[in-house]
Amino acid sequence: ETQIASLLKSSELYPIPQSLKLSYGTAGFRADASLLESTVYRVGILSSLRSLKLNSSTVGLMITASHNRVSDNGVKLSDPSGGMLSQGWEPFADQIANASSPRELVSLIREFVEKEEIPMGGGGEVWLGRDTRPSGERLLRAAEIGVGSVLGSVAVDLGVLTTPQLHWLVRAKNRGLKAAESDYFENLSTSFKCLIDLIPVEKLESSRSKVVLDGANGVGGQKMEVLRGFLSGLDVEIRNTGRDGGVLNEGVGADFVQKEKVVPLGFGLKDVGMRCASFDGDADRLVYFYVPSESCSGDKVELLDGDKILSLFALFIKEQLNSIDDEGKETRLGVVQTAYANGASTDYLKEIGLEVVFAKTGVKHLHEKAAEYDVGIYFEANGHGTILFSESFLSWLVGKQKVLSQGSDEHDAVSRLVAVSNLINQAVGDALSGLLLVEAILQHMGWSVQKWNELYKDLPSRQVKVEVPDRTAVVTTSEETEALKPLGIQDAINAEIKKRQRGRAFIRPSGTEDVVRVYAEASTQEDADSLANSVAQLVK
Ligand code: 16G
Ligand code: ZN
Repeated sequence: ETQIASLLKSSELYPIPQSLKLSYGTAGFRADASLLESTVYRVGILSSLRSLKLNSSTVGLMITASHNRVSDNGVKLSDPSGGMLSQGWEPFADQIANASSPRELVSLIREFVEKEEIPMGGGGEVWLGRDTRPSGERLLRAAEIGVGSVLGSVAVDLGVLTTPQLHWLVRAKNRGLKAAESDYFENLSTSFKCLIDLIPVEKLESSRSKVVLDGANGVGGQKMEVLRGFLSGLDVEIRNTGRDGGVLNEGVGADFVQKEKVVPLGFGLKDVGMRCASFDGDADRLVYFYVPSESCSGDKVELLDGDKILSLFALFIKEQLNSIDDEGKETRLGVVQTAYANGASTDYLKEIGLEVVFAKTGVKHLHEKAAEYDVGIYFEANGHGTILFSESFLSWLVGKQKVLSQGSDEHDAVSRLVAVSNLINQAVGDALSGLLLVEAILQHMGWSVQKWNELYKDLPSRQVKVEVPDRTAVVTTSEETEALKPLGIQDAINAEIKKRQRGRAFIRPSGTEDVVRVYAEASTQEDADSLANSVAQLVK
C-alpha cells in the first residue's frame, strides 16, 4: 500500500500531455523534449521493475534522441546483458507511457507486476546516462523520481555518456567486471595497442596518417578527446565538439553525411584526400568519408558507409580465421545486413566466401541474428554495427592463445581476434570502438582510405519518404525486401524494377517517423532516381 501511495504521489508530479501517443519502437520513445517528462518518469518506473524482475541486476536508462534535432529527446533501456530491452516488455512500455491518469498508470503496473511475478522486495538498481542535449538534465531528474518511486530501488546518475558507453558499463557491471567510465577507456586503449603491436614489421614503415573526426557537436567528439589521452599510435584531429557554437546534428554528423552525401560543416576543400570520420549525436553510428580530388566546390564526398566498414571488418576477421587451425570445429563466421545494404556490398561479401543473411531494420533484429554465429558481424548501412563473439568460441580462442608459441603466425592471429573481441563493443554498435578498429585494420593492411574504398564500388541508390494517411497499411516480409500489403503493390514494384538494369527496390513503414520509406538502386543514378520516384507514386 505504501508502494501504491508512492507511485500515485510521484505520478501527480508528471501529468501526461494531452494527445501524446507514443510507441517504444526501434529507438525507444522519442518526441519533442518538452513533451517527454512524464514519459521518462514512467520509463524510470519500468526500469526499476525490470531490474527487480531480473534479481536486481543493474539496468541502464539512456536519455538521447541520437541523430534527431537538438530540441527532441528520447529514452530507452539497456537490459542487464547490455543489449536492448527484451521485446517482450515493449507492449507494457507502450501501455504505461500512454496511461492517461495516475490511477490508470498504477493499475497497469499492479496488473503487470502480478502477471510477471515481479518480486517487489526492493533492491532494484538503474544506471542513468544522457547525451549533451540541454533538456537531458531535467529529464534525468524525472527518470530518478520514477526509479525511486518503486520502493527500495536506486538510480545512479552517470552523467553525460555515449549510448554505447552506458550499454558497455551496464554489461560490465552485471558480469562483475570493473565498470567505471575510465575502465571503458582503459579497455579500448589497451586492446587497440595490442592490435597495433601485432602489425607485421614489413607493414610498419607505412606512415601513419591523421584521421579527422566530425563529432556531430555531441557527446562522441568530447569522449574521443578523453580517449585520445589514453591512446598511443593514433593521430586524431577532432572538429565539431559542440564547444565552438555548433548545434548538435545540424549540418553535421553521421546521419547527415550518409543521407546527404556532402561534407559536414567545418570540412571542405582544405581536406581533399584526408581520411575523415563522422559520429552521430550519441556516438552509436560511424561513417567514413573523404573529399575527392576532382571536387571543385569541396562539398561532395566519397562515402564509406556501414557496408564498407562491415566489409573491412569481415575481410580482416576472415584473414585471421584462415591463419588458425580450427581443429575441425568449422568456425562459423556470419554477416548480417538489412535490405538497405548496397547490393554491391552484398555481392562483394559473397564473393569473398562469406555467409550473408538479412534482418529487419533496427539494431535488436541484427544483433539477434549475429549472435547465432561463432563470430557474427552486423552493420546497417547507416553506420551502426559491431562484431559479436560467442562465449564458447572466445574461450576456445583464449585457450589456444595460451598453448601456441608466442610470435608464431597462428598465435598472432589468435591474439588479434582476442584483441578485437575486447576492443569492439559486445553490447551494441559503438562509434568510438568502431573507429579504433577501422584505424587499426587500415594500419595493419597499410591501406589509405581510398584503397579501402576500392574494395567494391557502390551501386547508385536513392531513398525517398512518402507521407501517407496510415503507414501501417504497408506490411512487409520479415526481411523487409517485399511488401505483402497493400495487395498487388509488390507486383507493380517488380514491374518497375524490371525496367532498370540491376534494379532493386523495396518499401517499408518507418519505425521512427510517420512515413513509408522507399529505397531503390540501379546501375545508373538516373535509373535509381526514377525507380525510387515510380515506386513512391505507387505508394501514394
Ligand atoms: C532506429 C534504429 C536504427 C534504424 C532506424 C531506422 C536502433 C538503436 N536504432 O534509429 O537501427 O536504422 O531506427 O529508422 O535500433 P526508420 O524505421 O525510421 O527507417
Ligand atoms: Zn545514434
